[in-house]
Amino acid sequence: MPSRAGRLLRLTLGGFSGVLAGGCALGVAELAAAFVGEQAGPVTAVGGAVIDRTPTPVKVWAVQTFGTDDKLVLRLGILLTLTLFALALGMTALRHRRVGAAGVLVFGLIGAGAAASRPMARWIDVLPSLGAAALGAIVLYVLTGQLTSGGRHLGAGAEALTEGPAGPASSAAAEDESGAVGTQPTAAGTESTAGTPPYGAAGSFDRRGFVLTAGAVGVASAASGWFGRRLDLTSADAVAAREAVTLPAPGSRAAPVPSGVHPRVRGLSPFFTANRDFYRVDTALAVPKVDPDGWRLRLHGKGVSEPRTFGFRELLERDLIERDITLTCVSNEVGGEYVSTARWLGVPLGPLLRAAGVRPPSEGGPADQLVARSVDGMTLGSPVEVVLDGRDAMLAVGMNGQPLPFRHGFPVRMLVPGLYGYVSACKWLQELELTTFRDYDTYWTKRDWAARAPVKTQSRIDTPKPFDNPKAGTVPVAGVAWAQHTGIERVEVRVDDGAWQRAELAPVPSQDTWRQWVWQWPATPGSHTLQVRATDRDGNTQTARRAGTVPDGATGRHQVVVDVR
Ligand SMILES: Nc1nc2c(c(=O)[nH]1)N[C@H]1C(S)=C(S)[C@@H](COP(=O)(O)O)O[C@H]1N2
Ligand SMILES: [Mo]
Repeated sequence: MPSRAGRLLRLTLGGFSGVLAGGCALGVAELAAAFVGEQAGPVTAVGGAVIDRTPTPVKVWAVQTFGTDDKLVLRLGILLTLTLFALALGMTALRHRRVGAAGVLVFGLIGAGAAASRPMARWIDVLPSLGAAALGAIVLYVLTGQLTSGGRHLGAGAEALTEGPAGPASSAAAEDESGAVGTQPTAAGTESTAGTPPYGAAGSFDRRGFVLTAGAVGVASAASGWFGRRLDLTSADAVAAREAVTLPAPGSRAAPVPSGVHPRVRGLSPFFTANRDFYRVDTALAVPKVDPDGWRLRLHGKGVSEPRTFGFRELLERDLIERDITLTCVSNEVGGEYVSTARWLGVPLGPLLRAAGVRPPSEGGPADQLVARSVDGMTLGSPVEVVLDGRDAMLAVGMNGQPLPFRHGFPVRMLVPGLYGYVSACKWLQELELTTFRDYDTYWTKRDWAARAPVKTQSRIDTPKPFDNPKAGTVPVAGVAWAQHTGIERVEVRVDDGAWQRAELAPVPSQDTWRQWVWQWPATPGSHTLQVRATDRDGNTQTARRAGTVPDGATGRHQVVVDVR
């Protein structure tokens, strides 16, 4: 029997070898993905596959718990899982080197399978996973070979380079435990099987070879991973092309923004959300970086008399509109952050569709659903009737004076004021198809979400924040309210179970943006609950009934508890 310390060391080094082999595979895969495309990296590919297969309740929980960090948490979760399996494979490889190596290959196959199953996969996307796994398997095989070689080839090398079984300390330890000197094959030793060397002492392996190989592999893997993450050769053209875009002036400017659109209350959101602060919701682990030069938008389907494609430059040459629009996600919880406002520049979508022969159902058109498809295979469906009812639905190319950021859909995204993002705001758009709700279910409607989802009238208290301790006296309570394309008529606040008090409404440039509001609260000491409710221009007051985000948006009133000093 080997000593307990020896066994522990052996297992530790085996596990370490597994993790090193796995890390090597991931590092090399990242480097390969720099040449092939970020989406082909195994963690990104597996993450994408996991996102697409996650049941809606789990997704809702993840968004609630981790917010915009959900993607980071997913990546870390995958890495943790891989680490655990790599540990196990490394320990397995101590006894069964081929099995361990084969296990690494299996993970490569999983990565390759995930990459190949992505909606827009190309065959080369499997290469980073497969190549890297092959290398990882070799690394594991070699490292565990060095770990197990000590017993087999206890030649001069081992004697010179390790404490050696002949050394006084280890032979004493070995004799203590097993009565057998570690160098001799122990016929009675339970650990000893054919081809597996005995471990009499902790030091009996090719220590120098192992350390050298492990060090070299570790450094090379870290370097290739680091370079791979930074290199990103496939998106250089897109980045350069985006920087070269000059947005034309709009033919129709946004309505003037009234002064006082943003009451100057500390803690109240700015009226316009800066691009870097604009909320982001999508399923893309690797943000698509589309080169507009090769990009085409295809328009076709039921009732399209003139199917056609558009290039990016062609779209920019059309008459553009500039509009201020607030976008909201259906996953926004009451009081949540998934709502933002920007100044958008784009091609009016209604006229573009009508010019291609599209008519709404109310005018006898055969299609009631407009399906937008993105370069990453996402599908979103909007009612044709709504898109053509005269509102400022657009193919946006500009956001707050900039070409769309990659995260927000460069080169072109869709927007329809009044509809939640998942049924209107397709980013990285590449196809518009006229069809029916009966014939086609989109990505989200296949996953428990409603096919039709107008934005629900909502309001949020931005200040005070929960558990703030304002001083007694006049405390400004302020926030935002939205009912895109209908408009906000009234916002009311109440303290505890008191009467509803009318907040002062800031002016707005249009009904398509949120509206800011302030109420001066004569605050008295003690703990108080502030509550807000909005009424839209159709006369609908927000319900107090709480509903979750699935299937068509949360309801209920935002409340904030504060402790007045
Ligand atoms: N291609 C693509 N477009 C997409 C999505 C997506 O996952 N993929 N998410 C949609 C959802 S759910 C919302 S709320 C908006 C969010 O847009 P933003 O990230 O620019 O705020 O984009 C929509 N467009
Ligand atoms: Mo969304």
